[in-house]
Amino acid sequence: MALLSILCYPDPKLHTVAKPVAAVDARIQQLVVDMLETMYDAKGIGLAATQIDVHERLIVIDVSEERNQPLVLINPELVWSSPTTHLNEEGCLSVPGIYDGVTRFDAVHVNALDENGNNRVIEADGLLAVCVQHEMDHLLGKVFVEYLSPLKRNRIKTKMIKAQREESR
Ligand code: K1U
Ligand code: ZN
Repeated sequence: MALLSILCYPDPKLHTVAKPVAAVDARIQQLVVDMLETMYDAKGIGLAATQIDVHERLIVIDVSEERNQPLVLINPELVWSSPTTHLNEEGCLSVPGIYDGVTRFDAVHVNALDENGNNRVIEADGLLAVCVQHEMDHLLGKVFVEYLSPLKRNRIKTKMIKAQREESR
């Protein structure tokens, strides 16, 4: 097992569009183990491969209270979204300390492979639906702050750059 380092906004690598996973093999299964360990260690409810500088379509999620219900989505594709949306407070492990509202579909259905290469459809609502949409955005190179106004986004960018400069001193 290994803890992986998480890219921080505004790292341009966060805007890379991920490619499909070609085969669910031992390399991908090890990556899943390491991503879950990294997500739990960082106290996140999700992590996309993009955030650890791996540009393949792979997501891990656990929204359970007990932190014992990991969900692995490989090559996820949105197959249905609800007609209704909701404004939700979001955070991001790549933008630490920043929380703001983003409008998302209330419910989504996603087709994906699991860690054994089996096809499944996930029917998500509530926090799981929000998290799935947030993580799928990462695979498209999109960070949640891009939904905010240019003024807010620029303030966040400046704050992050300053924090990273101070950290590296
Ligand atoms: O992708 C990520 O950076 C993980 C992110 C997922 C997420 C949280 C909240 C809404 C949408 C997506 C996080 O886990 S942020 C950190 C966090 O622990 C958290 C924040 C709000 C609610 C629950 C957890
Ligand atoms: Zn995020």
